[in-house]
Amino acid sequence: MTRLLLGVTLERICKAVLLLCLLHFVIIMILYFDVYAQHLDFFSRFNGRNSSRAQSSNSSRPNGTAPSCGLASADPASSANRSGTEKPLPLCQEVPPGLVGRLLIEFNSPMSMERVQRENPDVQEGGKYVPPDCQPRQKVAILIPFRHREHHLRYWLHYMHPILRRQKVAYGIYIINQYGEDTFNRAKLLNVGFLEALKDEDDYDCFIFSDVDLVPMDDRNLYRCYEQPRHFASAMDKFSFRLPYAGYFGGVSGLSRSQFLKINGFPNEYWGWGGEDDDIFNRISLNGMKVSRPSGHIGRYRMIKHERDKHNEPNPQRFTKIQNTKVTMKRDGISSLQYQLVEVTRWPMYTNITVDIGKPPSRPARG
Ligand code: UD2
Ligand code: MN
Repeated sequence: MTRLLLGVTLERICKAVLLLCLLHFVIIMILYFDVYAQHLDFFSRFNGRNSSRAQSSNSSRPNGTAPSCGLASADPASSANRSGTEKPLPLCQEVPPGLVGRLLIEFNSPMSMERVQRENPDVQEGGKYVPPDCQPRQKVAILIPFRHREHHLRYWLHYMHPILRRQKVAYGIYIINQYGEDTFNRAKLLNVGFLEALKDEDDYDCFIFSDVDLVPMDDRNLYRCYEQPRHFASAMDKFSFRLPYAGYFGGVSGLSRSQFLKINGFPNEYWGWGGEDDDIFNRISLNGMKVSRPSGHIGRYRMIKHERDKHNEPNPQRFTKIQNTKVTMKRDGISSLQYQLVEVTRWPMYTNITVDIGKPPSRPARG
């Protein structure tokens, strides 16, 4: 009797195990086919990459759910192909999975534009890029004030294109090149960059303003816009990797379109070296915003060593001017900007905008 009972129990256990195995097999098969289908989907998307890319870079402004900072985020549905059979691309992850962290940055080995081009075949004419495998959350215009720094630009492009690609944003690089040899004006050039980038593509959400000689040492320092205006270069080698003073806003900074407009853009009246970054910091605080920064170990930068350029001598008026931001920001800014566009050229790795921004007003002779 006991044997019989044991036999029946064993038989039941065997059946249950068999059933479990079958169930397991079915689940594995379902999962397998799902992954396989995704692969097929991926390859077909990969083949049709150029068309979908062109679509996402030129097309309408993404209108998905906006992240908390009020910047537009991409609508995954907008990338579905025309036949409607393809799955929409997933939204790019908030923290991109392919980042590598700390980077080795050096400016000793020679750098050529040919090499930069060869190593960045995915970058489109004009220095534009859209991630092929996910919907970017922001579209970023990177604006660089420029004159006679070709050698720095080659290093900048060499390091920045791969970093930006890993960061999974859609971006365009704009070099705002001051025409002629009059006194340099960094902030006014950046105002021009803001308007000209939007003329080029009207759906930029975010504007990053970078010196041509600064390269981040960590790709976790994400080049995008934040809830508050961003100061990216929080720890530079030239300041022993510390912030020189609490209100420092030089080097690399970023504002969303609405943050930029809220402060009436940057001042146009700082000719020569210095002060314009402090004025921008004042504008931000006076408009009730607060600068955000990456932590010291992520916000590290290397600056290419250089002498002070000709025609960019320290501006002697800068100390008095930064006392008056509250008054001047209302009349002097993007609202009062005047310039003559000289030339726009779309090079493979960047868009060059040469602009005549005039010269400082002549001061009345003393005495
Ligand atoms: C500091 C700040 C910079 C700005 C400047 C004062 C750092 C790292 N940067 O730069 O953001 O506030 O002080 O104006 O502290 N440029 C040219 N050609 C020229 C002159 C300037 O291309 O003839 C551009 C270039 O992008 C350069 C930037 O302007 O990186 C700033 O000029 P800089 O590098 O001579 O001044 P620096 O390093 O003291
Ligand atoms: Mn510099």
